[in-house]
Amino acid sequence: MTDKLTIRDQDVLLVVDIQNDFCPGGALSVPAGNEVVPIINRLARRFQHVVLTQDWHPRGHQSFASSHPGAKPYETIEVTYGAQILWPDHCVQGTPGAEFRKDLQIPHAELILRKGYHREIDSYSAFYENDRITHTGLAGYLRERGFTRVVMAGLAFDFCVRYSAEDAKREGFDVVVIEDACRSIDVEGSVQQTRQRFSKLGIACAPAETVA
Ligand code: VGL
Ligand code: ZN
Repeated sequence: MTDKLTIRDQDVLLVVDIQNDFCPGGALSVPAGNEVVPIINRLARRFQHVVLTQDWHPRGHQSFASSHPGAKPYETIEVTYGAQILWPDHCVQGTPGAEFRKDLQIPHAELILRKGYHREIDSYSAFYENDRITHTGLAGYLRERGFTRVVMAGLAFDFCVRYSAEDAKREGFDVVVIEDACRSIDVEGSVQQTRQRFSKLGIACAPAETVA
């Protein structure tokens, strides 16, 4: 029924934020986030080229509700670059919550890209920080490596996967999101907004079984 997605040399699999804090029991638990791990392990075995992202915040990060007296997680505040959702403290550099899930098995991953390390700027996207100006360097890396298509999976569908997919497209890469290899946080219509943006921008979603 669905077209097969045949992996080419110019394809890279981008595995987004498979970290303890985004899985059940973690500080910013994505419902059923752990379920994607075996799916992604299987998927990654098919790709020669894999890049992992790791959310990596300093203590006292601006995106943490605890950094704003009186604020609660999941509230939105205005910061210099616009609206910012406040999160529970998560993925603090060097803590167990920031580590990759132990059951994530992708020894052949070629790059681990850390993001969110500027105290005053959040970074959902693996390409640009939330000020939409500061680069992470990933677009340059992927271009220098000769990749033309980015296949994505991970956590969370409606935040880091969404913004990474939009920016990959904006940077001129072909993008496919493997939707059953993602799980969502779903705050204030974020999943519905993600789907609307994807269809508007022509970002394809496909199930893992289409990857040949
Ligand atoms: C994420 C919220 C805050 C994500 C990271 O990985 O989707 N979401 N930091
Ligand atoms: Zn974060």
